[in-house]
Amino acid sequence: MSNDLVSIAERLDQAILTATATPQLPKGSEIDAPTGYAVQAHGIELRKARGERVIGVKMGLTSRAKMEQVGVDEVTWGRLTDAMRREEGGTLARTDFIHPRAEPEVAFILGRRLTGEVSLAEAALAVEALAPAVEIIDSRYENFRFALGDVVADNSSSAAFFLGPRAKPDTDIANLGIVLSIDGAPREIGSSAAILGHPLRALVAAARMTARAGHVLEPGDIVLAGAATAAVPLQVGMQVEARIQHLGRVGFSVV
Ligand code: OOG
Ligand code: MG
Repeated sequence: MSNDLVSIAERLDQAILTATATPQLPKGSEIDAPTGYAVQAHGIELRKARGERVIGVKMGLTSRAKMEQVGVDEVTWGRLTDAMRREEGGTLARTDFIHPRAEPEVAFILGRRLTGEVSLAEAALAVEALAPAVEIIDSRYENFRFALGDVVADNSSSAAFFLGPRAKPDTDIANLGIVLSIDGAPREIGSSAAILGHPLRALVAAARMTARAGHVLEPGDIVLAGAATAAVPLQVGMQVEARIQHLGRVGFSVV
């Protein structure tokens, strides 16, 4: 990889470590999605060198609501590491982030390896459990503004996540009500059908898109399907809860 790309990965990594936004990539030096994935992979190597372990992937921009919120209309993915996981029912420290937002997600926990072109049926068979989740996104770019290649380079804005209790893998997830509440009041409401028409399609896309980068989904991996609603900016003191019909709830407080 060129020095320029390495330095973008290092700049984004510093933004994570210091919880300080970094400027958008300068006009004229925008990067395309494949280049963004190369930068993302390098950023993950930097995290692994600090002892972090990849434990799954997140899909991004799998619903209209999300695409419209950020103005990018292609599905993306990023890696989840063990350091990004937070304890369900616990806290999220506001100062660890730049401008964090929370969004409700359906999570898949895999029981089998899944990679390349797979059918919906094959994807369903690879699911060992489902769970409600909240992803914390925190674009490392100023004002949460980016184009496709930039957000891909930035690990698709992923910063942390909470996973709720496991639910049975044969739960019908085609059209589940999803509510994100702040301090007990519903703030964002959606349906799992908003996720590519069916959240399982996000898992199919995860197998295909990650394989293109030489990444394989392994047993035990967590796959976040992408949010069905817009994300909510977080402030200290907020109690955040996501409820997904038939799957259950997951919550935390911002301190
Ligand atoms: C990009 C990440 C999108 C989702 O669930 O759609 C994403 C962003 O919104 O910053 O995680
Ligand atoms: Mg997300």
